[in-house]
Amino acid sequence: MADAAVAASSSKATDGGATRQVDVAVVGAGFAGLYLLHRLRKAGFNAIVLEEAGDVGGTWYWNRYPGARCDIQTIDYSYTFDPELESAWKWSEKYATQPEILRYLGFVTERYDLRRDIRFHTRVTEANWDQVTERWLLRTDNGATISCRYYIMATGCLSAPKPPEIDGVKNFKGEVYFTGRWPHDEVKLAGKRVAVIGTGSSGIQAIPLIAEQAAHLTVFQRTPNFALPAHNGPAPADRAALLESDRATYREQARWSMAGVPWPQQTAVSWQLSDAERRERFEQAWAAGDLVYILTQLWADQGVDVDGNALVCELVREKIRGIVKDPETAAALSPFDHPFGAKRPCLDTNYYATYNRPNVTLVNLRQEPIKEITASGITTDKRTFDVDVIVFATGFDAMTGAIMAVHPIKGRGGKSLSDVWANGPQTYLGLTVADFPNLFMITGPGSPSVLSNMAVSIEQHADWVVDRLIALRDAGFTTIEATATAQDGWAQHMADCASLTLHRLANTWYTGANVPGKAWGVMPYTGGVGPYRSICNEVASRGMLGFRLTGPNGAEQCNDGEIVRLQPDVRLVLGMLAEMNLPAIESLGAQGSRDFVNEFNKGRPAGRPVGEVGDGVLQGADGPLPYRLYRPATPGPHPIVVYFHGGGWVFGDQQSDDPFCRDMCRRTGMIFVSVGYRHAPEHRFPAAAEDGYAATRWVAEHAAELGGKPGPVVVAGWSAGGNVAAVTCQLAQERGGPDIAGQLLICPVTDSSFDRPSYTDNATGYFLTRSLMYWFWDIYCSPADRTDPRVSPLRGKLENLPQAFVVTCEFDPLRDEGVAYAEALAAAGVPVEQLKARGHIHSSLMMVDVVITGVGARAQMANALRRFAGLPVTKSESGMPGATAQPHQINAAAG
Ligand code: N01
Repeated sequence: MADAAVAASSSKATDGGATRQVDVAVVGAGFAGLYLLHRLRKAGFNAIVLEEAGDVGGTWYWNRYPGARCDIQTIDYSYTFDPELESAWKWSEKYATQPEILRYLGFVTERYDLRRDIRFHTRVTEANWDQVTERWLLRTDNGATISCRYYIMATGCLSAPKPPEIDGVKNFKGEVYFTGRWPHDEVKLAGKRVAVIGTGSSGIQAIPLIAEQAAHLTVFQRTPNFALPAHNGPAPADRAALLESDRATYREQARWSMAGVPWPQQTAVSWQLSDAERRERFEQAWAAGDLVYILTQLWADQGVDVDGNALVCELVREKIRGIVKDPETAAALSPFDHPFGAKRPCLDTNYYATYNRPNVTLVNLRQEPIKEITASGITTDKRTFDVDVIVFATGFDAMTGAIMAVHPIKGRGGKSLSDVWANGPQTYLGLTVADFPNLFMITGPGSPSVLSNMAVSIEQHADWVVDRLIALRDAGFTTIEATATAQDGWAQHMADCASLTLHRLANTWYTGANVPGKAWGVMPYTGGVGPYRSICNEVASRGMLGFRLTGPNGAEQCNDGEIVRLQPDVRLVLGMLAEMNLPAIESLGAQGSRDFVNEFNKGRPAGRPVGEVGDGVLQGADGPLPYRLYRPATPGPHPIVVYFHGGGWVFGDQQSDDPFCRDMCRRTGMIFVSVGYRHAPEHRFPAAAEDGYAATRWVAEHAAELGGKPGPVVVAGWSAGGNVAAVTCQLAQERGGPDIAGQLLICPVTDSSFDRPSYTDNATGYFLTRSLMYWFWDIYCSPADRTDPRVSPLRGKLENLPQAFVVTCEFDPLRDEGVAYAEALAAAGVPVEQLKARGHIHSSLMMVDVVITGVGARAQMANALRRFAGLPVTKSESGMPGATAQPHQINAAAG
């Protein structure tokens, strides 16, 4: 519909008042709204910004409490879209104060002449999508109505203060302040008895300054939080020099980093560092006074592994004990209920030392909860505190509060956003919502937002949205809307990312847990700023994947689908491998491929310690073979697993799956004997199969000498090794022994047919390619032999084989033949369980300490091995409810 006609029909929809017609209405004049307005205007859109406050600034307009500052270094917490703006403004401090940041935003407003298109004192109260006109109609608290083609919420993540949920607030006769709505006039606290409730970032920033003024300060703390000294002052010379030396590169690195500040990725994990090395790293981080630094630069597992994280927690608690003189107060201030970083840590100036002042009292609400607020103060269930002033630093209804404050937001078919989000926010990319056409959120739930340098995330979102609007306009489309498939896929990817981090282990505003009744879920995207940016770019480059676009005369485009189906860490690994531009292994020749893989394996993290690792020689089918034995640290004798490595029958050896063998030895408490079977082309079919069988027999016969438990052994193998393990079971059955208690087959080769869909679907791009598989087959086995069950066990006799646990990975050419083997075993009456690892590739589960999402699958494999060996498996360990119940059970699993 032409905009003139739209104008006519829209104005009729109003209550008689003139409806302002614009292309784009933006809500909020903070960092995001200001930049959006600038970009929209430059792109030729007619845009307006609606702002509840009396001036620009967003969060920095409202949060004027004493001590309010940013907690990302100011050189990073700035706009970067205009190099001239960057040189026109100089920050005075490492962490700028609220007044300085507000001055900066005012400066930006004037510099780009933004004020004329901002309507202050205008709160949007309602937003309705009109399907006929394909426009949003916004109502405001001052009666103005606005009709817009596109409606963008730039309302901020922490802008809707949360009510204090304490009885009797209204009865209090003294002064009441909220940090998130601090008065513009001076608040005089000198000589007064002040109470602060809340010890999050706001409280922790305000408390030391309030303590300096107040006659007495009483702090009511429900949950102690981690705080680090900001060491404020001038911007650190090294960071400033880095920025000045090459601004463009510095900014670009920030955009592609994990948190929006350019720090390198740490690779050393905690257990690889000595106590002294860890302490040195920690002290350096403590001295740096930088949240992003301490959250990312200590050791690689600090944010993903409970044990790696616990080390940081204890080091911070040690600092608290060192600063706070009264041991009881120090103990009360020491965080205990959440991993470091799972709840937003705070940056402070003299916070802990403030509790050494005689005029400061800490009340531990865990021991004496607040009963009520009375006319004269605060009553806990033990004491009464008479005060003149109460400061609520009780936080926000974060991420969704400000969006839902516009109520109703009604999209297609009159659907209300609050209904759609009743069980938690559903978005595609944290930018859009299915059934809400032409609605965008800047740094919405489902995007990195609060887990990043907001300045970087805001620019990325604003750029992405405006670029899309330009592209729509150029292509003649007038609506854009996320599909349900894309949105559901994003929810799955969000959950996969969140399962990698420790955020799920804390009750915080990140998860909605701070607001009674709010649905629980990790709301920000935890996969990192750079990966997120690449996903957004990919959505656009793949024809707006997951969006339906429509235009006049029935024009429509919908490239439906999910943008990320790989596990997040697998995606990162593949991205890194792609950047390395590695040669195709099959182009290197057999020896070349061995050298390459040996070299490549040197770059992976060393395996974790086990009780003992020893090498030996066993008897193969045609002579001695090397083996490596991994023994658990627990007292033996242990059941034995005979393990066959991967490598397409061409490369690999008894050491090449070392991290996996160590990991499984630790998890199972079983001995792993990894066999160096013979390889092609020197030893073609059936050398590997016959070696596998002979080695298993030898190990079974020498179990006691190896320190193992005599009796049946278990076999296991990955890839071609899975093939060898499966064949070994068939040969043992055929040849009358040895006794095998179970087989673990991980992504096994089971058949010489290449026409199953997984061969085509995953032919390229997932490390193991179809062409590499062809090459392996050609080297190992001539076409005439390929139907022999000793290389295609799927064609063998399956009845009475040992019970099996078969693992397949979704993005693996070998997936379907693994599934077929599990199904055929089941059909033959063999007890079999199958694990389908969603989002994983052929080598995922071997990448110990790299692909963290593989941990769950390995835990399930370990349980299967223990069951095979008759060892107990606790229910909580199994991770796979009812795992032993059915004879043939298909389990879908992420890592
Ligand atoms: O809010 P919070 P905030 N009775 O939710 C307590 C950003 N920020 O405003 O943890 C008693 O963190 C609550 O206790 P508990 C930053 O991202 C940045 O401080 O729920 N206590 C908690 O201690 C930050 O994370 C800067 O048990 C009650 C506190 O109030 C986010 O904003 C500065 C209570 C709330 O802490 C929010 O910080 C400030 C009750 N009924 C903020 N209800 C910068 O430096 C709540 N609490 C840039």
